[in-house]
Amino acid sequence: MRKYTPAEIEPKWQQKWEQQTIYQTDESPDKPKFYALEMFPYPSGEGLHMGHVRNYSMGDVIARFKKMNGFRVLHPMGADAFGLPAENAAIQRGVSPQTWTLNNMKRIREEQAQLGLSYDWDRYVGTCEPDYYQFTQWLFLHFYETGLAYRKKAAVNWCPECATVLANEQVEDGLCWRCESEVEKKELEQWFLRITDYAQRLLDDLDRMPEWPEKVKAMQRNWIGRSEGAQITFTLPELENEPVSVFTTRPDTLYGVTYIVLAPEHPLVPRLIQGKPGEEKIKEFIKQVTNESELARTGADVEKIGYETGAFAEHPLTGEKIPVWVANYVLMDYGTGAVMGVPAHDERDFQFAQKYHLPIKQVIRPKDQEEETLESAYVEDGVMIHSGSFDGLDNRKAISAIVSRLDELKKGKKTVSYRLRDWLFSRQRYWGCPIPIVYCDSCGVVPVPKEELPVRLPEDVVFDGKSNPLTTSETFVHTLCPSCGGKARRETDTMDTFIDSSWYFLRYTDRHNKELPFSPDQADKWMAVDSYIGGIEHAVLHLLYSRFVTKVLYDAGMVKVEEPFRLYFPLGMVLKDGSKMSKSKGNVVSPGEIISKYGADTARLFILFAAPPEGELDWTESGVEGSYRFLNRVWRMLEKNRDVFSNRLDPDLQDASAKELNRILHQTIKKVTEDIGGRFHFNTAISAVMELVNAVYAYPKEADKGMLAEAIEKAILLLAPAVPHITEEMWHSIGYTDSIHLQPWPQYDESALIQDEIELAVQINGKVRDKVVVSAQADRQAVEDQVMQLERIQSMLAGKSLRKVIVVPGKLVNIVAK
Ligand code: ANZ
Ligand code: ZN
Repeated sequence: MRKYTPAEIEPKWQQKWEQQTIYQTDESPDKPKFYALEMFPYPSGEGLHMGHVRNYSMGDVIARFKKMNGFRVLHPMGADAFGLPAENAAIQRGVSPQTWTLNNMKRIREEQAQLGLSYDWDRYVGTCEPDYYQFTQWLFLHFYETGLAYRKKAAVNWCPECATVLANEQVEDGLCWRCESEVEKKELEQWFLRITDYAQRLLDDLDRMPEWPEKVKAMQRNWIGRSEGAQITFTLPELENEPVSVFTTRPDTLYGVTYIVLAPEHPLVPRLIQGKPGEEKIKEFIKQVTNESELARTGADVEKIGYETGAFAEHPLTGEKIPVWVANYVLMDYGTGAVMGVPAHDERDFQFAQKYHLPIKQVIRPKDQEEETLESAYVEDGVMIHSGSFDGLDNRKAISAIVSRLDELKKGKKTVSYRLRDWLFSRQRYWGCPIPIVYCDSCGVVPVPKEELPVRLPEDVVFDGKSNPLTTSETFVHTLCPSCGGKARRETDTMDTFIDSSWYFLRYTDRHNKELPFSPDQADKWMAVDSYIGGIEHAVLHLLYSRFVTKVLYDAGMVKVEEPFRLYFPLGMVLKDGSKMSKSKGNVVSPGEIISKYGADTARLFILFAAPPEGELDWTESGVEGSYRFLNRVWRMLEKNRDVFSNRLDPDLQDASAKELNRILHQTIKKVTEDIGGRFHFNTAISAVMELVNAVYAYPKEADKGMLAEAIEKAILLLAPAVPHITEEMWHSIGYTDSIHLQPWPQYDESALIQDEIELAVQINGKVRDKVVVSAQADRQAVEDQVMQLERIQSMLAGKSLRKVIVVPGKLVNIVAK
């Protein structure tokens, strides 16, 4: 008997697969396509962790399964290679970001290869490589040409520790997402992408994505944050009736306005306070507030602070004079940066009015109650009061009535606001994609022509942890204007690295295109991605940005699909002893360790088997050992039955054991096919194969040998996607010469699933005393008759009186006797 030796088998097959290029993408036009994608890794210095292994193992099973099921499959891999850690390594250890990153990429590729993953390495993409980022720049130019990229001075989130600008989404609870220092605000000229132009489409198309988890769609909807309401225009008599618009979701409360609040950054504020007694105090307040993060200003438990400007605005319907305030809680970049204060019907306004002794004017009362003094804001629906001709109306109806009145008077209109902001796109960093723009004294902002791409990252830079290293490269900064040939300066901001991963799935479809990011024809052959697996931490940003970029390319006629990912599957986390595996907790099990001890197949099998794919997976050594034992059992299943392959017969299915094994086999094929093909239930698929293996072990020596060979061979095929090496070795050892991974998937036969005989336990007074094999079609009476014929039962019942016989179909017979 040969022993199972993964350390020999695995590298051997990995090499052969590579030589025989069996994972090269099949482009046969006559097969249906399947695009299997897993999120590509960031090439950190730590290499792969178990979360990666879980992600890739799942994706690999799907890709192999689809291939065996007759699909042409695209299953690529790459590295999301730009990012801050490379730059930090340069600062701390003097190693260049290029070298550091390329080394890590190499190491990760080796680790992926050791797992036996079926990638088409020929399509490998590293986003930091010039032949990739050249097209990220191409994409930027497209954004620029279509007006989707623009520059604007903006109060940006500034991390003093990282010395860089952060996007809103990189600020978590007021802290930098990377280094956790307190984030400040700073005014800088920045590049933005106009994702807000796509807000409504990004929202609407979520309704057409049945294969995305509801939870993820809800997170995206929430992020986009659509609010229906109205813009209402007040006027400022002291500034020659200059208009000031507020955004409100409650136009029905317009008669209850007792003050107006402008954001401290609102452009009208300086003119309103000029020469007023409070001017200096307010200026100081503004300075302080603009330095604070959004959360520090608007958090639920943050104190609302306001100042009276001394100016008044005129109410659009009543003409009343309303005092104008500035306050920390009003944000400049939502709605219009100005709000109408309605303390009677908004909790926040109520607190503000109480604090500053502003009048509270109720304009809606409960349907079945008279108006009375409010203890807190009345936020429910009700009947309109103190609202001129709108009195008596249901407040919901008053919303549209008031908006139409304002519309007629040209003092307001219905609008929609989104929480989503334009994508703050530039970073003052080195290790990212250079923005292909130059600044010329005579021509201004000039895009680099597409033929001159890539704008390469220079290597003559200083990494001292201060400022942006790109600004230290003389050769990079000083250039000539592509338009007039005069002296010009290059943009030294690089792109947010989220852009790199927002189109890589398109590059895979046409990896070697030298003219374009990809050709529309090639993209059309593969898009959309049919299954995308990756962590839930990317549910909002990466997926939203990818959806946005795909829509932009759709509008440009580059792709035919509006959504990049037909199905998104967030996998569960890998835990150890109940908490997330992490270096700081010291509970990390490295994939390399497991592979050298048990082999990649054991690691893959354990990970696929130990939990449902969406659930958390608790790593246990005993579980890993169990998987290893199972693979040994699979191995021996063949070793001890070698004779049935040396002289192979067809199944003749004459004896009952053969029929039963055949039934179990077909039932297993059905279950595995449905579990993998449906909701990726690899764990239940594997336990079904375990039962089949048990049935093979229990199969009588003297029974039909042809059936035994059939069952063993099919069991190996069913396991092939999960454990590719051991199954390949076994496959070849029974005499096949081409790869198991190129074989068609086993099919099941409905008629073989019908069970003709079943075994029932026979109990007397609840204790099992015997068993009986009956026809699956037998009725209760027939079963009872057969049981009463059993010798053992007859003798045990001798001298007793029979009370009752209970038949539980398919399970047992219980005889009650005294
Ligand atoms: C008057 C009013 C009366 C309001 C009332 C609410 C209740 P959502 O639903 O999140 O869109 N608002 C508008 N722009 C703002 C800004 N830039 N900063 C802070 N608050 C702002 O919230 C919309 C409501 O938030 C708007 O409706 C406005 O207050 C406030 F009984 O207007 B409301
Ligand atoms: Zn010029």
